Amino acid sequence: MVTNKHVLSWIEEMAALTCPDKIVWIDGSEEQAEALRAEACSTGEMIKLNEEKLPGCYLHHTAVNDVARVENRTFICTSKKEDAGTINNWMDPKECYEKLGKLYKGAMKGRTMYVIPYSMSVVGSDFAKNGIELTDSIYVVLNMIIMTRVGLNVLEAMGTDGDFIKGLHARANMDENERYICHFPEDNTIWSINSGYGGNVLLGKKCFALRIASYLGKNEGWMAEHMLILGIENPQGEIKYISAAFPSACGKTNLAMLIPPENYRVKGYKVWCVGDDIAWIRKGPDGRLWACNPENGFFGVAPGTNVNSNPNALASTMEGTIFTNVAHNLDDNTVWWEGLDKNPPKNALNWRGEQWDYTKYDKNDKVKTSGAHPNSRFTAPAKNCPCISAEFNNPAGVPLTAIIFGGRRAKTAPLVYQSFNWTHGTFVGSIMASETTAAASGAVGVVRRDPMAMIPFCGYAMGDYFQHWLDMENIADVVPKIFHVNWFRLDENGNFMWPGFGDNFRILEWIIKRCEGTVDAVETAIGYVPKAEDINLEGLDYEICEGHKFGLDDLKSILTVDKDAWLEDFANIKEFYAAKIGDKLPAALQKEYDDQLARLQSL
Ligand code: OXD
Ligand code: MN
Repeated sequence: MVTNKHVLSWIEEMAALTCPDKIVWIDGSEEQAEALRAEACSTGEMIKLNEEKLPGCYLHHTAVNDVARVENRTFICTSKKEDAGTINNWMDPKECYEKLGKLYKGAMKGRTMYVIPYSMSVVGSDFAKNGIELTDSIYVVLNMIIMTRVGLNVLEAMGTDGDFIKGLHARANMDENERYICHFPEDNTIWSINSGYGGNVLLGKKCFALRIASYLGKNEGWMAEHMLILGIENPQGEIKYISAAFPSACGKTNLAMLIPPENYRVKGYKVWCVGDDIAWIRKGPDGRLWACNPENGFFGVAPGTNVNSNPNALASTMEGTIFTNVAHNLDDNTVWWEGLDKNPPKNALNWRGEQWDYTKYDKNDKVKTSGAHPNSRFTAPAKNCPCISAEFNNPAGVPLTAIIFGGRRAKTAPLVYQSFNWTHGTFVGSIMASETTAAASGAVGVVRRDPMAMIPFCGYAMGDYFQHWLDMENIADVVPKIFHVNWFRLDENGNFMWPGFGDNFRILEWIIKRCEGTVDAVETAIGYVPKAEDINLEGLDYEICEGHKFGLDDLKSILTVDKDAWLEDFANIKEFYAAKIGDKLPAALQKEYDDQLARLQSL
């Protein structure tokens, strides 16, 4: 059956190291998946939920000390330290293989090693990259089946000699002090141990599709980005595609599945979701940049998802979904999370599996008192999404008209602006930042720089990554226009000045018009800003605070460029560049910095 000699010898080597009792190949069939679900339910690893209300859905709890990605235990192991950059943790590959080799030794004794052949992107397409994940967790197998394209056809696509990304995951003893997520970009290898949480163990996602893929993209002339992809259809049925990068807690999944306001819907405008988290971008045959979503499902944050905030995401979770660390409603064997609705279950277990009293909920201590963990997740098949794009499985991907960067800024960044050109757009991405919210632990309002939302996910030095962005302009014949948005401007009382959610469509419309050259803009020190009258406010009904309805003056105020706030930000950017990018900062970006600073100073 398997003819690729590299696959066979690697599996033999890993089995000799980890000593599983047996090895099972995952073939992608429904029968095998169903048998694994039954086995996971029989051992308590998963709970089958109400078949009528949530057909084919399951609940899983991770260990309480294993509920999120562990950035401080995530390593990029390149032979030269400088290739990993100053932001990533680095370990010498030899040292890392030795250290983790000891932890893997015999780690699968008494357990089964599952061999998961999977493809990121449509199997056999130009975008596709193959991987094999070896794991001793059925939960991982079942999540990978939703999140990627799993099956024996992937082995066929690899042929007798083809390359693949080698992923090894073992739960071992779940010791958090020995938890490691290590990437060896020079060897196409990922080793993950002592965790069972999605972001650390679904190796196709962040580990492969971002960290390893960004490294491959740099060497092969394409890009792996932490971006959603959406299509905007106008009443004539023409669809334009946009990709967008945001740090966490900025509503990325909500934007990816946005529903336009009523006045647009009646005219026939629609939004189609191609992806909510990762975009692979390469030059297409027509010289434009084309993007695909390499994943096959959504690994979304459950809390806050509801019928108003994101009905499409909620609908996606109604069938064939695995829920992780949400609350379990024992009355009807369904699930619940904070922000789902106003009826917390009275008879429920919390995410730790303990009886839960919803009356004790304290928003300042969510981890201890909430029903669902704040980072609880749903793993849902993309095909469930009511607004999934017809191009989702198109092996060619979709052509990008615009790229958007965004962040959560109380005042500095205007609602939207357009960069002057690709190099300036790369600069705009390199200075991306978000402010911490009261929801996150730690101080409120602290600016965290997160270039292109890639700080935790870039598999090599950030300065080299910036250079790769600059180089893409020469690789492509035509590049998308680059914009920056900020849905989160606050007034002096801390109220959100812009409604966000579906109304963000009004800004997407302006962006598309700019790309088509059908709307004018004001040239400012930071880029092109809309004339307030060019943003369509028809049907917008939003109260910034009691008695204050959003109007044209409010729009004007969130489109202004605040010189003092920008100068303060530039001091912060300077520190960040110096501390984190250092000598690797491309001269072209230093020039963009200097020029923009001079423009701001002369205001
Ligand atoms: C994610 C993340 O889970 O970015 O998508 O952390
Ligand atoms: Mn993400």
